[in-house]
Amino acid sequence: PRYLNVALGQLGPIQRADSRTQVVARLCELMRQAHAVGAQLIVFPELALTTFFPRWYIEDEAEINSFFEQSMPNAATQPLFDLSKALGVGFYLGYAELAQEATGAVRYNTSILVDRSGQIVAKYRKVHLPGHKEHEPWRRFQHLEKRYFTAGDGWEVTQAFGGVVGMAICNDRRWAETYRVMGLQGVEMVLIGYNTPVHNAPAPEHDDLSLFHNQLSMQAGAYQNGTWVVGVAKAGVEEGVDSIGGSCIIAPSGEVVARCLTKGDEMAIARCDLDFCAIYKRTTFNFDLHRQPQAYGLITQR
Ligand code: CDT
Repeated sequence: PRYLNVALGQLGPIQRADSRTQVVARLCELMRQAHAVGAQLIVFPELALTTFFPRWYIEDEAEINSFFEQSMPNAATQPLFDLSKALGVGFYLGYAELAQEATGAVRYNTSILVDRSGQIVAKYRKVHLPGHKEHEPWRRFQHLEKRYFTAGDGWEVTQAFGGVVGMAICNDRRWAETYRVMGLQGVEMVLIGYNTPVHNAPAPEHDDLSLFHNQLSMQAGAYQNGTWVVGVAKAGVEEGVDSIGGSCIIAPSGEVVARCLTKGDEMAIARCDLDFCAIYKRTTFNFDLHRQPQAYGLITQR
């Protein structure tokens, strides 16, 4: 077996007044707890360094940029990288990235994968940006990801932690294509951070199903691609908005093997055998034998 000890690094709420330094101290505490029970990798949420700012319509560019990181690591996050190296615990971290490109500054909703020596080995930019672009005052709170972020261009997998690792971010987990594009590259573990308000303004009748839909999507993605899936929340009441918890580790069988129980900072762990993917990839989901791509054309045509 190829065992990988993976920890959930669920965060409770981050309020607007909380500094990066305070948040990084919480991340370090979760990493220490994970190390104490043998973790080699800990997964943190989406946009894990600040409050979930897309809930506000902000016009001032400097104020928007105050939620973004211009470099990674930076002064505020360096202690997390140092601890990672000292303990030999890798991590997934979501943050708002301000990138300097030939065309100027571009904003992304980003995650990085850091190996057990504290080095960044992969970066992913969120593809499925939910919500809306313009101010919609009828909502109790905004979800302006389409305003603040540019979409990334896809999913690549990385050889890391003794296996094939992929990343996705929040809304990506609801889409079958996210997992399948990585499944086609042989992914063995998909890491996903999320911020999911319980209340969905355009479809409030779904509010009671928000935890169910979270788990349904990730269990289906795991089973249909013969991969481990690790989903981690920023949970609880943040600036008056309640977000789901439900962080969990899902086996290639689709079964949940570890789960957080609170909506605060919480670490949970599972020993994941990456070799457990093979029986699914060799049989029911042997893509080479059983997929029928000639029948799937519409998926990319519209
Ligand atoms: N962060 C993120 O992508 N959240 C969405 C909220 C629902 S869409 C407004 C999600 O898919 O969980």
